[in-house]
Amino acid sequence: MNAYALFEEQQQSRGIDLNTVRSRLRALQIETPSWGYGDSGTRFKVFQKVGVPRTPFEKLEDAAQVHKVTGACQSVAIHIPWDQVDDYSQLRSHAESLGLTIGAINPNLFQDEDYMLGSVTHADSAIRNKAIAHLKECVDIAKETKSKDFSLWFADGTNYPGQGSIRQRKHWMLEGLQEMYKILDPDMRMLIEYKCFEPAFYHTDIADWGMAYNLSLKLGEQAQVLVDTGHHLPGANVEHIVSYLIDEGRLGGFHFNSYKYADDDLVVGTMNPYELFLIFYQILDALDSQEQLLVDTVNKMLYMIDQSHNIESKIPAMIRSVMNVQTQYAKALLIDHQEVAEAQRKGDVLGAEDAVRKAFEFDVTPLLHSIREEIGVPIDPMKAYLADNYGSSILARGKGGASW
Ligand code: AOS
Ligand code: ZN
Ligand code: ZN
Repeated sequence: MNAYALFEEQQQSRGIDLNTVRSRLRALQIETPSWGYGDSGTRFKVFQKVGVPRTPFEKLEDAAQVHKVTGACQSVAIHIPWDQVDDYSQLRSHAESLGLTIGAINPNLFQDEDYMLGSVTHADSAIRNKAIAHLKECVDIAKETKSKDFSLWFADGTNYPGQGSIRQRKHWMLEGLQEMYKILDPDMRMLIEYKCFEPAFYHTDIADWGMAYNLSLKLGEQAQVLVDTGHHLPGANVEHIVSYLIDEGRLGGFHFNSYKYADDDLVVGTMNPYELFLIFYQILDALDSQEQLLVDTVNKMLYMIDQSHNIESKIPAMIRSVMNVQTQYAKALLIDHQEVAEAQRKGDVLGAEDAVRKAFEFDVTPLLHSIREEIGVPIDPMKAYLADNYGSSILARGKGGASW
């Protein structure tokens, strides 16, 4: 018997509906970030690699390779001004010619000298206005790239007590976001990202999910929270946050990555794959609730990667990331929600935990291979990419490619 037939028998005997599992797995799309293809690193060093894209156009070409071998990465997030071009509709047509779309637009309000003490929360109104103008410029760019989403991350914060008025800055943050919100098309979304610290080390203006959630409530329905998995203090229960925000209809999407200590931006699924699995458990549990708000929220959520590939090869790092997400999603799809509910009803603590964990322990390789075969991509995307000559052909770009 082949490996998939065995898997099928094993799962069917547990009562798992493999048609649903397969169609959800087929539909999983993961957006990759343009900056993950460029040179990026830590605050100590950005190593220059040979073959790194020199332009936003070449970043898209690299992203197209990831989509080619996975079939799951059609859209690419861009960062302005890292991906600044004269003509954004040209960038969009380049993406389209490669079978891609431009995904979330990430405004950059943290690298300009003027923003040392804040951007939309700066005490000087001229600098606040400059930051707001950039946010608005990104809305114009989105119209040209046909993007619908904005990932908004602010480095704004202070390093010392008393450096700024926390309450005043809270007001300026809301006011700045309102200026942008007002000009959104009705089908556009603002995804507000929070982060506990770094680069600000005393207080960060949007430090946690509650602050991002509160802003989204004040702004309106087109504002939601973005959960970057690396942006929490150690020990935070990220899946609880995920579940809570979905239930409120305010979870807009994710920045996936892994961390050991803080915002390490390592390849997703390498450090704590169980956490990723449990995040998907909460998402699928909400989907199966059949409550309209929850189902709609989950269906519109964006799965995006946000990583910094400092020492690893960038395209393979991205392929590994996508495969790791697919693996944990596939495992979570094997949770028998009825079995969990039954155990919960009986107060069977260990039974409930077992019903969740055992899904994590199955080998989903035959399932993933079978899906890849069905959609017409290599069963082992990493192997296929490494066997191809794209990786060696880009070496001609030399060193000194795009960096953040
Ligand atoms: C920063 O820590 C955030 O994760 C942002 O999403 C940031 O814009 C992205 O990492 C690109 O630098
Ligand atoms: Zn992020
Ligand atoms: Zn981050």
